[in-house]
Amino acid sequence: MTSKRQIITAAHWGGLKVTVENGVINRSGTAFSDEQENELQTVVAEQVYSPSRIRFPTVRRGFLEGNSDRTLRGRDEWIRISWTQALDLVHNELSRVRQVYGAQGIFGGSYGWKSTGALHSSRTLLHRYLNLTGGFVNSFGDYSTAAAQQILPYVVGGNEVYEQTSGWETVLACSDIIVLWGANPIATLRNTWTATDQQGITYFRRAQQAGKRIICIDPVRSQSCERLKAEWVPIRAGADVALMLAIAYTLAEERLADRAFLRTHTQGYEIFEAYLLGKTDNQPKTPQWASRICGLPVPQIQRLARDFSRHRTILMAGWGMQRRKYGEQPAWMLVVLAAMLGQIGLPGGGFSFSHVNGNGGVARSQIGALGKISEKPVGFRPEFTAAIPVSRLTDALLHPRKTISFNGGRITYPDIKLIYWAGGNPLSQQHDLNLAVQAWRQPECIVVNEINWTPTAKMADIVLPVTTSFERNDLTQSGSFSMRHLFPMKQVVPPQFEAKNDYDIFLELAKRAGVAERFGEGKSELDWLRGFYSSLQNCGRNLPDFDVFWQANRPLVFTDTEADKHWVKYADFRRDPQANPLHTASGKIEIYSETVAAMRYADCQGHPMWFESEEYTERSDTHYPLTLVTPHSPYRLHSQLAQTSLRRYCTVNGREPAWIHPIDAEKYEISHGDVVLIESPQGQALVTANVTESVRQGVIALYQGAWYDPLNPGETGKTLCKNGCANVLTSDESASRLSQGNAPNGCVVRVTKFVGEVPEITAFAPPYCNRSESVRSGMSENPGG
Ligand SMILES: Nc1nc2c(c(=O)[nH]1)N[C@H]1C(S)=C(S)[C@@H](COP(=O)(O)OP(=O)(O)OC[C@H]3O[C@@H](n4cnc5c(=O)[nH]c(N)nc54)[C@H](O)[C@@H]3O)O[C@H]1N2
Ligand SMILES: Nc1nc2c(c(=O)[nH]1)N[C@H]1C(S)=C(S)[C@@H](COP(=O)(O)OP(=O)(O)OC[C@H]3O[C@@H](n4cnc5c(=O)[nH]c(N)nc54)[C@H](O)[C@@H]3O)O[C@H]1N2
Ligand SMILES: [Mo]
Repeated sequence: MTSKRQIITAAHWGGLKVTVENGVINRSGTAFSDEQENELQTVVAEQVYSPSRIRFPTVRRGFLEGNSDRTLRGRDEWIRISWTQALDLVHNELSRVRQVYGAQGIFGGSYGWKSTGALHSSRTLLHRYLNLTGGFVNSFGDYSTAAAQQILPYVVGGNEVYEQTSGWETVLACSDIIVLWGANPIATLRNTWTATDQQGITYFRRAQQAGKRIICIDPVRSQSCERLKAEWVPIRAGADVALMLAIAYTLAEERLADRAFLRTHTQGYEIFEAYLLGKTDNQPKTPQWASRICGLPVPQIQRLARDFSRHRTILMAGWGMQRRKYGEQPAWMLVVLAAMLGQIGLPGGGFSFSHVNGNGGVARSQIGALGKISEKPVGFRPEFTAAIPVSRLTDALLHPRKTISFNGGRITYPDIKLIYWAGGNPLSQQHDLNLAVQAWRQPECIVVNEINWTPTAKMADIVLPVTTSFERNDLTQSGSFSMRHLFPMKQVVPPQFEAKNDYDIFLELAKRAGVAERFGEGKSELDWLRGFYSSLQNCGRNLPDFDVFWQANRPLVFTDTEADKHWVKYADFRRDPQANPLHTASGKIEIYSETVAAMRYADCQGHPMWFESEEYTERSDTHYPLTLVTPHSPYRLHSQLAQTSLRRYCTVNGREPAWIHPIDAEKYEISHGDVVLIESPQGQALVTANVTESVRQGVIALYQGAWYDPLNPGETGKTLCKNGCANVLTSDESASRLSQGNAPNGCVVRVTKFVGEVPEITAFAPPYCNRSESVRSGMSENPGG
């Protein structure tokens, strides 16, 4: 007799219904009938049964045998060990490092997009374990919005990027023009930090159907541009501030700027205007000036200024343009431009940083926040805390005890001797991987909990196999803001091979350290979930009993409030700035910030300005004549799902495609489908040429997220990445001294047709594992047994 079940769960890419037949997953898709298509939802089986999975605990031979040559990392032999051996080994290493170097020797930053879930949150669990055993060095900030999240609080009093923004209904009702400024929401809203509900995508489609004028300012003709039938303004990469300044200049010159709003609601416009008009630097920021930088014709720039000011216009900023050198400037200048347009606080006008990421602008349900596992038990004070900006890890490993500037203060790097990573893939996702590989030679020990043999796992000493979220029970809400659903993330299949939950791994380690009671609080998996669920019941809602909810195998759906749908951000501030001041130094929008100016940073000054970056100076000579941008792919979440059949959407002739304009292709004698070498000052990668008019001339677009696949693993020169990972090309330079943010967009590159034998891609192949003596004698041959 065949058995067939349908199980409800969720992932970053939304609510899922998974079909299991005779114990085997054979189908997955959306949990709802009326949702926007999202291909990411269809590959659950491939994730669970992937040949890339780590099947059993593994240790690097040199590490096990006490060989101090750490250049073996990435190319050494792997040895299979038992869970008991592995956990003892990890426990002993952590204890040793703690004893010899103290908590400052242990880096547990472990940034990453681990699976969603209130309980099985690998990074939180790692932190909980490390806090209970004496503390660790953390990282702060993120790779997503490092520059914007640091600068915007000075400008508008909040970070904007992770804040709710004006309700979509107000956009639908009142906006005439929607500007997607470096944003690709049709792709990026397919994922959120919890589980996406894709409501933002539905709203964008409605905006298009309602005949709104949508303008994409982007070096790439993105999926959003195409699917929303938007006007494409093909700006040169990294030139946004120049364009914004020229629009601002036109507003000032043609008396289109809202002087009254600037007077009553902003601070420091005159200082900025002196710069804008060239009184401080003899360079008026005219459309003629900007045109040479951003590559757009003067009349087009002037037309944008006039159209924006004469119609209700909302500037929706994506995050790619701030993920670069001087990344604070476009974020700050976008707000200044919106202030000059004078529509901030009006329905359908102003600016936003979260409509295009996280489904901002979608009204919040009244359900409240679900409880979740915490980094410390209630009332527990860790003995030691320290943190570095997330993007500075490579620098910190290479230069222990170096002091850097950060946001008006100073940070001294710790001397890291052990790295523990659970839930991220830094060896593909961090910038400048050749430098990173060099840095990863520094620590004495690297432990990685992973599902798959990612490039990060391959660079570790001890690798512990972890379950996918489909092999355990959990809970998650949907929509970063909406909290529209509560999903039971029900276990779909038992743990595969020898994989364990991160929770159980850290509980076992906590046992060895004598803190299991505090770590686990004596609770089972379902006890925890029941407790989290009760936090919602405490909100006074009429929720079913946990057991009823859990048995029902259905998401709970909550409705939002009308008031939220029509909320206009900054409306109160607009109406009465005295009574409703912003959380800035002056209570107003700071076009000029005394606080930032007082930091006296050359690379981020008192008001937004145009900084000439490498691509625009003489250094971008014939050697590296092109600029690289690395957008997020519609068909994966960073490096996640890159190993599945979604590759068919992501690749050309089986390789990562680099988008190149036909004129550039001709110039460099490249045809569509050719295998091409991209080189930057940092490294080199193999890709296929995607010759297309959907990228601006002078720019190469290469999606981030390909698994780093070095020709000579562990080598720190410019070893070729066979799988086109963008981050072998990117630079370790940070956005500025203010944010110390990552800046992967905007490195200079050259492209040539690859000659010679094309190496095979091996990124997704697990390394060969030997078996230790104890395994040979004591354990079954079947990796699942
Ligand atoms: N060039 C370039 N680089 C970029 C960017 C860019 O725009 N350009 N974007 C940056 C941005 S915004 C971000 S957020 C980062 C993303 O960087 P990461 O978050 O490091 O990237 P992911 O590929 O999502 O890695 C998540 C890893 O967690 C693992 N994982 C999933 N669930 C679990 C679990 O339950 N337990 C454990 N132990 N592991 C799990 C997955 O297998 C995967 O390997 O990349 C950054 N890198
Ligand atoms: N499908 C999918 N969705 C995702 C993710 C994913 O990997 N895949 N990742 C999630 C995460 S962690 C994050 S942080 C967000 C990322 O969201 P974003 O940072 O907004 O996404 P990006 O694709 O990096 O950039 C958006 C657009 O900006 C353009 N762009 C790049 N440089 C410039 C520039 O200098 N000027 C201008 N004007 N445009 C530029 C790119 O071509 C792209 O079309 O997406 C989230 N959602
Ligand atoms: Mo991100």
